[in-house]
Amino acid sequence: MNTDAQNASRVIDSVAKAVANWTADEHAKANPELPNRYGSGWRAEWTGHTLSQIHMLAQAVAVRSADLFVHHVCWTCDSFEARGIQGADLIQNTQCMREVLAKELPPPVAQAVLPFVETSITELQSGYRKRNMDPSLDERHRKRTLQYLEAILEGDRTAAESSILATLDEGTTIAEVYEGILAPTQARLGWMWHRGEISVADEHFGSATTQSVMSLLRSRFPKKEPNGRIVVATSTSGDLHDIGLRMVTDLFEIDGWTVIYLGANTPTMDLIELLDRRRPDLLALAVSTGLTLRDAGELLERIRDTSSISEMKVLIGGPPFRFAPDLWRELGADGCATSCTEAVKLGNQLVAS
Ligand code: B12
Repeated sequence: MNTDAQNASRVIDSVAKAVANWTADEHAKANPELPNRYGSGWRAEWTGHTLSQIHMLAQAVAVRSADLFVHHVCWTCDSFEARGIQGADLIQNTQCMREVLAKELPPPVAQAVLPFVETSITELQSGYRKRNMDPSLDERHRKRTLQYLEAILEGDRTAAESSILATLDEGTTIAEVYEGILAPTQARLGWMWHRGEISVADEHFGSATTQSVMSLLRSRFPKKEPNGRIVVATSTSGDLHDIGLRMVTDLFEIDGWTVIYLGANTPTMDLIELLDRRRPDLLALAVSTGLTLRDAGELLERIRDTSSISEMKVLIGGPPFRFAPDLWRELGADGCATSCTEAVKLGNQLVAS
């Protein structure tokens, strides 16, 4: 990672709370109607919102990807509008944040940051909807996906499991079930949660059901002969998502790899120690939100600085890489895949080379 960008990112995080508060002051001055429109809790809500924008901005600056921040702001606007908050208020809030950042940040940091904020304001003003963020279903598995989603929304785990087992009996492979049904269902649940159509509890039920279906499928894995290769798989420190990573590791296992699956949120130093002890052929590292990108880059720097594992191949993946395809290079990984089948293909290529 670029050192100046890393430092600028840390400066932004260190002033985030103050900037969020000043932004709320400026926003209230510019728009005295806010309390009437959003009630007495408006200030706490908007300060919290600005704080998460600033943390995402810090990550985007660390990896020098304006796109990452612009995507996040557009995604937020979509969520706000679905919940009855006017997009124009978000634009005004972002403009206030820009003024505060311009005034308070040291000039070299402001220079790195402000273009990102400018671009996001322009994108919001010019109609962010063209980004088409609504997750699509895989047409080949549409019927089964809707059946599975419906069982989840009705809170019926048994029906959800049965619909997946029936799909396998029809000849669908594990990889197709993962990529064609379970992943799109998870994305759809995320979309509904994001727009306030289902609660966090509903999303938790769906994610727990998907994990239990995946455990059920393990006994049906058609495994290849062991190929002698070892992969360690984990999400970045601070990242609590592990369903996509688990799909990736299951497919490595089916392909004959020995899998050391650590799950979510492994602390960096413990991971380095394990890698040094186990010396795998490959590290599969998941980064599921933009919020742990800087940590992922710093983990990679540590790996490259640790002589016993410095040459180890690192395959990285997760949703942020879909809309910022060159990000993996900035982080110092050896390759990146955005689906589990692609991950196994690339993992084999990296280790063979
Ligand atoms: C379930 C879920 C959670 C669960 C996770 C449970 C679990 N055990 O995993 C919980 C509730 C913990 C959670 C928490 C949060 N979440 Co969440 N979550 C989701 C949700 C709905 C589904 C994720 C999922 O299971 N996807 C299914 C898998 C199969 O898809 P996938 O991860 O993309 O994986 C595929 C590829 O990316 C790739 N892949 C994945 N990993 C890897 C690894 C490697 C090495 C490779 C090569 C490839 C690869 O292969 C997979 C299969 O093809 C998503 C919505 C979405 N659209 O994804 C939000 C989502 C990811 N979460 C989001 C957010 C914001 C959060 C929170 C910050 C919310 C909050 N305010 O607290 C916290 C963050 C906590 C943290 N510190 O990490 C945002 C991220 C937005 C952003 N800009 O980055 C999303 C997109 C939802 C949204 N509102 O917009 N979340």
